[in-house]
Amino acid sequence: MKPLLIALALTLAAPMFAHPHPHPDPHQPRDLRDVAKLHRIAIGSAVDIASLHAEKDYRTVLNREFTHVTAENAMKWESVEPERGVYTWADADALVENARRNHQQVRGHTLLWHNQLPAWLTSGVADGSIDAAELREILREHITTQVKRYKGKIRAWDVVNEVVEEDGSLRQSIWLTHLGPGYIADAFRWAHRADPHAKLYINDYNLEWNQPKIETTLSIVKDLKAQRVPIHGVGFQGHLGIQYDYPGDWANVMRRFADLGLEIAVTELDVRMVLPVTPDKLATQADYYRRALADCVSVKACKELTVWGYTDRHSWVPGWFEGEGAACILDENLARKPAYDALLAVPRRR
Ligand code: 9MR
Repeated sequence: MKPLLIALALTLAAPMFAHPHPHPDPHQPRDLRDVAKLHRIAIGSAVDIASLHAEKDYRTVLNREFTHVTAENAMKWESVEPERGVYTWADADALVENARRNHQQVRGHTLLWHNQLPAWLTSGVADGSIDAAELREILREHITTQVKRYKGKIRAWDVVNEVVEEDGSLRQSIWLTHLGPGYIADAFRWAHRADPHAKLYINDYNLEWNQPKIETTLSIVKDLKAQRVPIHGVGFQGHLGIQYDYPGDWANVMRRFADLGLEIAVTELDVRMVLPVTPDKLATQADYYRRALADCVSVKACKELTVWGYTDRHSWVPGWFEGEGAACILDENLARKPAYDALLAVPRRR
């Protein structure tokens, strides 16, 4: 055969051998930044500050994949003010600076919680050396100082974290018992004064499905709105496990909050499993991640989905739930798990 004929024969035969989709769909995401773009939401991760400093591969993937970050621990009260009046901002500053360099937005976590409080504060309250009036002043000062420090650099603050118990009552924290329920409105007002542009959130776990918690949180929001307290969003932590049913009503719950005028975020998504890992469990986990993103993008007010750590190398789960783990979308070696691919596959809704 002449060269020309060979070329012609090959051209005609080509479709038979070609890949069925020679032109990949330009809208099909290839990584999580593409997912963020496709759905017009932020895709975030909690950041383990030690790994950010010490592990190059961790840093590379974090900065490549995510458009939003939350400090896993570095902005908590015990981290930023371990001794009274002695502020240690280095880690939180490094996180915010890394985010800026990589065009990532930041969620501030968290201004008021009952955990990870500095010992000087809890012991002072316990032994009575800090009375209620002083405690209120300490809280005002803490919120004002921290929010001002990052003014203009934090998209959204978890102002109050986990203030409702499982049975729907207000949590019996030092804040409630010493300051009374008005501390919630105070916290939002102080935060707003310190950075009027930051979105201010109430954040909780099990809010995806726990009815008493949902109803109480809705009434807190209504109450705050009625008093013209600046509250802008509700965060669903989203700590799920495949041994429990997926919270099938979640999108409706999101809508109930959106109907009050709030922005929605999934702030701490992870999906744990009882070890050992099996292909079946990974497939179920992938489906939970897929549904969480699909639920978020089905609600117009949902603006952010953040995972609570992106790699099984660093996850709070094994330390807290014996025999459980593998809750993240990448494995210990930062290889993609089915859950990662499931996030890429969620179709566009809006
Ligand atoms: O992931 C955090 C872990 O490293 C800490 O030891 C723990 C201390 O309570 O807090 C974890 O993060 C929590 C978050 O701040 C609030 N929601 C629940 C998260 C998992 O416990």
